Amino acid sequence: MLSKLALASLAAYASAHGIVSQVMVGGQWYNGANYGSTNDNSPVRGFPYDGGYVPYYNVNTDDIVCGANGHGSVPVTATVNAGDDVKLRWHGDRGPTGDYWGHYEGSVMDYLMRCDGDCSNFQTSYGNARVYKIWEAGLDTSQPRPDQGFWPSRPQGDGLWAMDDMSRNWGSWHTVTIPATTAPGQYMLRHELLALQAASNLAGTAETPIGGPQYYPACVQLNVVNNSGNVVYPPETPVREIYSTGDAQVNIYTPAPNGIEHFDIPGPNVVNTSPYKRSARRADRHARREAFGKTH
Ligand SMILES: [Cu+2]
Repeated sequence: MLSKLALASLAAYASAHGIVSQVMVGGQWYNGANYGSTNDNSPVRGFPYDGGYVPYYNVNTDDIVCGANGHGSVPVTATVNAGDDVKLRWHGDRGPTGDYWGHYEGSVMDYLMRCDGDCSNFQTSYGNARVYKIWEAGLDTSQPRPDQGFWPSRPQGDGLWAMDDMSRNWGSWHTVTIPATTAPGQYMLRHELLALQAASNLAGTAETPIGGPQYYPACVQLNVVNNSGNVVYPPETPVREIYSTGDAQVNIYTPAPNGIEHFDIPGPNVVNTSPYKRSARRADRHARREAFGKTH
């Protein structure tokens, strides 16, 4: 017979990951996913039944795009103005209410992915998904090491992880702004958590049978409306080429006695979506011409 403790840890293991259970798109609330299925009125693509992750050896497959259960479309494509926020709520099994995202060690990233038409027709199993990164956060070493809180264990050393910040300081909600210069059209917001607590051990453990970094992509179907006309087309990266199963990426970080001093967030850099560079230069040239008394 199992002891109470063994039962508790089994339960923790069974749902020790998470799903995006709610989203706010441009101020409008939508359902997120369920474990193993999607909801009506949801622009969030499906999650695996256990809320589990894409393992490191699948980072060059199409599972990395929107997760193993996110290849097919969902009924809703949520309209949002370029420049507005999208908020995602990660539902797990920890935190003060027992339903927060439950890993703290890792980075948070957001990408935009063009659907090349309607997202309802966009399958992520054709190897053609491309993205550009619009936001990222990793380890903020200017912050002190937070207290234990409701997490099971913490590494030594200073620093606030982005996942920890999201769950502990923002009620397990993440907010990202759709760049104001996004060209009109349908996109998926490819939001991603990268959990590192098992990254240094590819062999896995009894509790985590598949070791290595854990990738939790979450895709939200968006119809971006741009009323300003200021549009930037950033360079894109094939999603299957973001990560490598090679050591440099897999062995992202090894816990050290005094913590780590530095963490490189993987993937491409956040793109510059600012339209102001060019127009500022133009305004400058204009001012100089005026100063020399030249007319157009
Ligand atoms: Cu997990």
